[in-house]
Amino acid sequence: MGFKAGFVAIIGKPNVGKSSLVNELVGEKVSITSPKAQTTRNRIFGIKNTKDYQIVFVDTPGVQHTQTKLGEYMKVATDGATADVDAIVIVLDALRINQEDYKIIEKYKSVKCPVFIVVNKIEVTNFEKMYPILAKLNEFKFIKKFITTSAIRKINIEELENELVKCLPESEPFYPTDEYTDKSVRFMCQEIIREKALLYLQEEIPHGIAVEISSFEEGDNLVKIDANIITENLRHKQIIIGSNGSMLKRIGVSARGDIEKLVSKKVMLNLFVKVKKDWKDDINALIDLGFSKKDI
Ligand SMILES: Nc1nc2c(ncn2[C@@H]2O[C@H](COP(=O)(O)OP(=O)(O)OP(=O)(O)O)[C@@H](O)[C@H]2O)c(=O)[nH]1
Ligand SMILES: [Mg+2]
Repeated sequence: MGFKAGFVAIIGKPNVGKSSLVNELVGEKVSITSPKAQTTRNRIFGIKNTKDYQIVFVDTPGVQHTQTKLGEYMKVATDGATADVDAIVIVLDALRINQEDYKIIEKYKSVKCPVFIVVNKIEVTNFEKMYPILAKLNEFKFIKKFITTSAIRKINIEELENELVKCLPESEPFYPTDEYTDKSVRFMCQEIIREKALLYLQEEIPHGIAVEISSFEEGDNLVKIDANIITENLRHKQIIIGSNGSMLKRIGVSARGDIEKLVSKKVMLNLFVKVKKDWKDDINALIDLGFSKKDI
């Protein structure tokens, strides 16, 4: 049989583990993850290459209802991700399956491609607790297969991949077979910095943050990066900087480590914090930050 290639959309509520699954399936850190909902804001391709096939996993922002223009951008990124794919995977969090998930599942009952349900975080529950929920899910007769996974413990990741490969048509690869994402190094750097901000900052602050790379100079042995953390107000700016710059330093040190792994060079990272009031609702600010609906 010839080479197979195709696209698989990964969708679901925020925080169910979509990006964690994509990272495990691809075997590379493609998408940032965090315990806070609405971590992923863009449509991100994670590309798994083997000698027999190429699967392009389409990671998406969690399905949600926000009123901002950024929220609208995220919704467009998610809704459009399921067009022209070879399979759709709806991810559920084993401990938080509810009406919202059923609504998402219902939306895909008439699509042409196979639809899979993945119940993730399975290691935190057990079969007795899951049984009534799985029985209820079974009522969705159009679902091709139910698979339980744990991205954290790497349970059933290969099994999931094997099922998805079966849905791919014979085709030439869509991307060079030595690439694992469609995103630029700059984008990956922005996301790494945002991931550390999500990790260290409390409550609502990380949701109001965006990151822009203002300068990126790559030398033979050293990459010099200047980046701005954009925030909505002065109070948040002070918290992000921390006393004597301690929080900004913490975010910077941690991000630098990951960026060094990404670029395989030493990195000098200078972080700044800028206030842009209401940037999430300001079309021009969003376009400047790379959130343009035209570019999805
Ligand atoms: N216990 C457990 N936690 C998991 C598992 N998979 C992911 N998580 C955690 O769940 C949280 C959310 O994971 P993400 O991969 O960022 O979730 P997401 O669905 O991409 O979230 P959004 O991008 O916000 O839509 C993180 O803290 C992950 O570490 C799992 O199998 N078990
Ligand atoms: Mg995500």
